Amino acid sequence: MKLYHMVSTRSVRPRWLLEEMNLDYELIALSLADIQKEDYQKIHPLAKIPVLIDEGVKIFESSAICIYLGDRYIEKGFAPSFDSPARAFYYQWLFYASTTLDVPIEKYMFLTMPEIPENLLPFAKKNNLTQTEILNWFDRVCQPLAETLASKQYLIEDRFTVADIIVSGILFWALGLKMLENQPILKEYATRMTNRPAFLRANLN
Ligand SMILES: N[C@@H](CCC(=O)N[C@@H](CS)C(=O)NCC(=O)O)C(=O)O
Repeated sequence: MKLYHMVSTRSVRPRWLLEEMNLDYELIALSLADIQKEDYQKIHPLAKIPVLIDEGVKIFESSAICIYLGDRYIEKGFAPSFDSPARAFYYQWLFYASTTLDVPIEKYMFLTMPEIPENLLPFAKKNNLTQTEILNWFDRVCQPLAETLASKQYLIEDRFTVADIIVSGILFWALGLKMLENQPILKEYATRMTNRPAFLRANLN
């Protein structure tokens, strides 16, 4: 199994899961310049990170890769069983994370980190909302998650699953951007999850 990775990007999430699962994998660490080469576009159609290659399967999208691995190695216990009602909430938090929670965080990141290369998001697109407007938007979308985590250590079935990797992997960026100052429950959760030894290994260069 091969994971195409770039430091401090979304590929940390599937790498974290591979570390949690204790699976053998080859890490192909690339730079921004590497992924812009023509060869890489044969691997990811939009020249993005991550991509996982596992026997006959080549898959992109960080959350999809984690869901795939959680199901493929279901006996390792990082996804609810296929017939469990917890599966509904598992899907809910996975989609919420990727489509609702991730959006204001990425927007805030592009707005507040001038060192991000211009070609990733042109300046004109960064500026249609202020920092305060994005933070208010973010606080609103955090509400259901904070309510759920007020009485739980993990999102699903009182155990660590792929949903925690995706949700806290996304919140880790918010933590770094200091977007969780009004969100004590989420700050504690994201800090606790990303202090796990497998995350620390996955987040190395
Ligand atoms: N929704 C995709 C996003 C992929 C993505 O934008 N990856 C970034 C790194 S986090 C990337 O490859 N950026 C380099 C570029 O856009 O040239 C996923 O979750 O995999």
